[in-house]
Amino acid sequence: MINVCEILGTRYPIIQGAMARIAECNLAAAVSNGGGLGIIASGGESADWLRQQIQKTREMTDQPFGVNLMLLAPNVEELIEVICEERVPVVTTGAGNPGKYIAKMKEHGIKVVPVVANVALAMRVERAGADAVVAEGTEAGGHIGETTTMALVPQIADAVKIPVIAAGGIADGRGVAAAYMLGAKGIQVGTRFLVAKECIVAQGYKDAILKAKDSSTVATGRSTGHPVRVIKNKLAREILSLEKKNEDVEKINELCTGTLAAAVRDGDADHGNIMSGQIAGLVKKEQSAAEIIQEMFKEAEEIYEDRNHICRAGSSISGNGK
Ligand code: TUI
Repeated sequence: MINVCEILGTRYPIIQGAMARIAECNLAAAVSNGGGLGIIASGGESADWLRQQIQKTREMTDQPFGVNLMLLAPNVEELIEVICEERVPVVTTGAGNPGKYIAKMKEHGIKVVPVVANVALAMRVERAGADAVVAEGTEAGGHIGETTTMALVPQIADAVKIPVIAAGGIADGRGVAAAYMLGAKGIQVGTRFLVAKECIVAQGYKDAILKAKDSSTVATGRSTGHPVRVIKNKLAREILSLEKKNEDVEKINELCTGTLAAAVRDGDADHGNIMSGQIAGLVKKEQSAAEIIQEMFKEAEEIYEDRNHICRAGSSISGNGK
């Protein structure tokens, strides 16, 4: 099986999660310069914006980077035109089935790595020519599926031949090591990169992540068919209360209008839509993207070298070490 670093052209097998309105050239270039695959999130943006961001990223790094396509976006086809014209090295996708777009991108030499939340879609995108797949568990931030990373990664790893990259709940070396134990050959990280020094999100958003604990996130939007994991703040509680009363989707959507900008641009911790993964409680400091990548893989290597601890005396797995 071809390895993830060869597919991505990176030093480390790590992809930065696509965070709408947040993941732009500064973060993407910092992650790519740090040896990972930086991602520009194109969801909610225009084709002109995307072209500019691709060009700026190229000025800031000579390393490979990617663009994420949010498949619910009404201008997906226009965005794909720009991606193909600009010969973006890698595309990740989310919130849908990218099947019908894969062949065109492959014809332009682009590596395609769909983000999926179930086995059926992983198998479909493999048949359509995907180079690898990101298996994203429900621990992730933003739009989520139902299955946990722990259950999803090994089932997708058994169902496809292309490499599986684990996402959802990974923010340190233990998460990296665990992902590999489940059959992943790489990882995608979003929440920890939110607090990267190079991430341009408002400080109020970063503080919400740094202050979070294990139980600080909740999935809103289940009633609309698009569950989204966010920090449990005033806005999230209001949405949940409307959902409990079975209010119309339109009323919920109205309440959400402008809330992503309030979070990302203004750092409004009460009324902003602060998307975050469940692992936010583990994220305690701002670091550069390069430091984050190095630290995670160093910790994972240390765990791997110490792997025999699993079957030695005193271990919790084999009891008395037999
Ligand atoms: O896409 C993501 N994460 C996202 S997208 C996003 S923007 C958004 N905001 C509000 C509502 C919806 C989107 C914020 N975060 N992660 C990958 C992911 N893909 N998670 C779940 C899915 C998914 C869900 C349904 C993929 C496919 C799917 O259906 C496929 C089909 O064929 O119906």
